[in-house]
Amino acid sequence: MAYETIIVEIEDHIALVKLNRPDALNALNAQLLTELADAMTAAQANDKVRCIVLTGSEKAFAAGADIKMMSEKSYTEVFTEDLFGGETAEIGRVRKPIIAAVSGYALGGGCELAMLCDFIIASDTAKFGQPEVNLGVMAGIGGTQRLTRAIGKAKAMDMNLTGRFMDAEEAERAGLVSRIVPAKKLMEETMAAAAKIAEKSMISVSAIKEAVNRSFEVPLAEGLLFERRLFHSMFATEDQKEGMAAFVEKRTPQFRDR
Ligand code: CO8
Repeated sequence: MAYETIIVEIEDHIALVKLNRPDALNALNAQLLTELADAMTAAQANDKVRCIVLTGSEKAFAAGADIKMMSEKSYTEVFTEDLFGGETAEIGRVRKPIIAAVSGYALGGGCELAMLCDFIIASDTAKFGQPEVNLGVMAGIGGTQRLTRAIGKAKAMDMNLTGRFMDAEEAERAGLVSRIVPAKKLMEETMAAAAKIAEKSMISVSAIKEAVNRSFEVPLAEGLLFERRLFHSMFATEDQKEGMAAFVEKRTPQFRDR
């Protein structure tokens, strides 16, 4: 598929996906989300890709779902087409790690898209928010669910009910982002994190992603059992033998994803 609203570059085992609707601050419309879901699925299927980075522009990761596109829609239309349900589910099925590199605005669907990634690295200019309440609607792709799990009820209620923005410092304090870096270093630091992940065994990386995500779905005892069984299963892999032998022999492991 030729893309018009995103740019994809694959280099050194990392797929860098850049949202590219600069005139609309990367607002998410049907075309962008279809292209994004397609690019993510293709990255999942591409053996050369070991980690995915999703980013926007310096001014905006994404300023939300496209309000102009949504403004005239009826209930029947959004319900029947399950607005954004299919595309976001597709992105959620990607088993390779996805890092969001957020600079500037990550609002509404933009904040939700960042939260759909595995972790967020924020520039010191980042601003997060769920301002849908100002439009007479509410969050629809995780702003009341993933955000609440990430930062707790008090802040999630505050963000969703007042529509206020959270700066990078507060977002890190609250647990929404994993680290803050100076704006100029955002891509360098994020690509370095992606490169670190790309060096590991893809088997452990995918299992870790699956286990952490599982913690949001099941009770603790079930999650611990799932984790322990996955851990046990690693002993069937060549990469476990290689990783542990390399430690004992004081050398760098050569993982082969087997
Ligand atoms: N949709 C469409 N266009 C947008 C959006 C958007 N979300 N955000 C910005 N733009 C456009 C502006 O209209 C403007 O275009 P134009 O020049 O043609 O008028 C251009 O981008 C630049 O924006 P501004 O001039 O407003 O730039 P400022 O620097 O003055 O302000 C802000 C930046 C504060 C980010 C401001 O643009 C803003 O408030 N944007 C809207 C933020 C928002 O409300 N986001 C939530 C949208 S609703 C949503 O995300 C729902 C998600 C759930 C979907 C559920 C499906 C199941």
